Amino acid sequence: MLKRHRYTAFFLILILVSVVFSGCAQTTKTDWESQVIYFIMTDRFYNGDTTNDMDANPSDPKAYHGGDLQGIIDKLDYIKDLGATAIWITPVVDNEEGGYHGYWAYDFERVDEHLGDTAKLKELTDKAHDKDIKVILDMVFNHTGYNSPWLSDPAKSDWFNEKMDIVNYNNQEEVEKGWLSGLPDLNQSNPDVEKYLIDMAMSWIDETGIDGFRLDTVRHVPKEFWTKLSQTIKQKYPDFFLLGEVWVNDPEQCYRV
Ligand SMILES: [Ca+2]
Ligand SMILES: [Ca+2]
Repeated sequence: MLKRHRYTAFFLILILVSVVFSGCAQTTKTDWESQVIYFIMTDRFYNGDTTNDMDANPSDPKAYHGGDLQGIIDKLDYIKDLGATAIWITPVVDNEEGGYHGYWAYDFERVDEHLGDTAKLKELTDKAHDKDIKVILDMVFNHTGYNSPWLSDPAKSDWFNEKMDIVNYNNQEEVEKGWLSGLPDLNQSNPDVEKYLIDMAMSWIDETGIDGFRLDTVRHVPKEFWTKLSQTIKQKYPDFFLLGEVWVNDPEQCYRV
């Protein structure tokens, strides 16, 4: 009889432990599929700090318009009231002239001066989290801006694929190695480039506490790179969200690439 009670107690403890752990998992793991994501092109959203406007000119569609990270902080309640549970913001890295959209990187390691700085991005993330809003950062790993300083750096002469237009979009090698819209195409097959990009990505997560990346131009980068990036991030941040962009007219292809 005593033995049977011991077994009963043992199973009860097992059930209790299972319930506690599954409860933890439910409260800490983000259900990304149920998020309502609000997309923000930071420069075009809201001007929260006029001291960083510099060459901003709202009457010129190709110029910076003055929006910044402080502007998003100022409007978090507005975003929350819309029902959004996450924001996806355009790339924050320092861009070359005219890169108000963020996709023409000049320096991957700092925030563009028109938008704020790393501390401001962390402040945005912290304040968004206070309101239960996740932050997804747009990241470009495929290319730099047209005038990257790396192009004239002899130490980085093998960091780019050979200059070539993409003509045949059915040729995957051409799609991966060609210069999309003439943008200098990074060679992720070079271990130095791979390491740089992954270290850079990890730094942004470590320093700011963001919750996810929206990965730009996924079909233009070898899958091996995405696997390595994903594994490295997930090892340290299992709940980190990765959303890839594939610009094609055929929805079926989104699953194939
Ligand atoms: Ca501004
Ligand atoms: Ca490429």
